[in-house]
Amino acid sequence: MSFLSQPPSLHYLRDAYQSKFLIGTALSVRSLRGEDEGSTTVAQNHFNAFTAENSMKPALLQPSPGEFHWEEADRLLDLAESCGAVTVGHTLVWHEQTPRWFFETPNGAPLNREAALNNMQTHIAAVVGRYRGRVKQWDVVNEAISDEQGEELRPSPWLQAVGEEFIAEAFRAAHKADPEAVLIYNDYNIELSGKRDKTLRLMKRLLDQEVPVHAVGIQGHWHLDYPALEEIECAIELFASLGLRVMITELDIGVLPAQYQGANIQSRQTLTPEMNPYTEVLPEAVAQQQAERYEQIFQLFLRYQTVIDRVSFWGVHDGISWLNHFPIWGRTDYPLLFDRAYQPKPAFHALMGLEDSFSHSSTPLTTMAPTVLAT
Ligand code: 9MR
Repeated sequence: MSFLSQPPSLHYLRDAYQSKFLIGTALSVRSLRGEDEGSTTVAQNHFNAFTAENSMKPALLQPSPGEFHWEEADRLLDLAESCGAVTVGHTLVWHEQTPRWFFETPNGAPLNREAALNNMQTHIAAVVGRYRGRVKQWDVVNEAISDEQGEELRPSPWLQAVGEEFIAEAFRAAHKADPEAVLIYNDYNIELSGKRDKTLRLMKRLLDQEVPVHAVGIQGHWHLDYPALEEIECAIELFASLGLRVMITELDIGVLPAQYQGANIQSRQTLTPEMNPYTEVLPEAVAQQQAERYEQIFQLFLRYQTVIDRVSFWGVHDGISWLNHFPIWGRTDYPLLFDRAYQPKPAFHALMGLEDSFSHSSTPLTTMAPTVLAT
């Protein structure tokens, strides 16, 4: 029996949330090369939105001008379509995993604005054009907002080469290549007040110029201890108040000691035994704490199901999570719903157990006025 003809099951996450929002996952390079069949099976059973964790980033798709590597991206689409899942494209314009040739001559001299912009537009036209009608949602611009106080945009190679217009131009190019695709601005820590306000201002500027941006992607690289639910709720309300859809795009809940909060991959710390306490097994008490945290977060998402279209996890199982290598290389983290043996964890069962409360959606807790827009 094919996945498509299977009836909704009481055992699969995608079915439990079928009438609420898409439940997604990210597939690793290994998975897309067919080297992790266990992940693929879990993904096809439990998730109905697939993102490539790395395989559709510019460095992997177009390492040098005109040299495209489509194999893994094609495989993502084939896997998604074989089980009726939506494919999410990640990502078109980013400051990481983007080859220098987009902004520099072979000698390392900066390209002029027109040439850099043309490289961006050509890349978007080729990638979005190839998957037109098949990739339903695109993370068009990733992490353009600055982490620094008093600075609106990250001083990225794109900003330096093209100026702030690179953001609007990226969305316009994506829309031109596939007018039906849902176009997302995606970033981390934008649920926290500083970056949240900058995100609101950026979205407002884009909407005022009638730029085709449709949704804000809150990445959701979270922890047992942060962020506060109120921060997440406030961000969802404020983004939705602009008329934008909200996606949770890269959810994971790390359980290891943390000093750094965010996903700036340049932030690194040294490995010490105290920072890596669960090398053999996740203690039951911590697994329970994580389950409760996931449950509270999903209760919040369910309250906002009318504005949230998708909740995607950043990986299928604990063993392949990027958090095993960030911000400290070589730790053993447990941030996802499935363990290293592909078995569901207490957090998974907690989310399946929420099914009964689906019909009892209550009124949102806060109603925060978007005063930030006045600044
Ligand atoms: O999970 C990805 C990891 O395998 C890569 O090494 C890393 C390199 O940039 O990117 C990770 O994914 C990031 C995503 O593309 C954007 N948001 C933050 C994610 C975690 O760093």
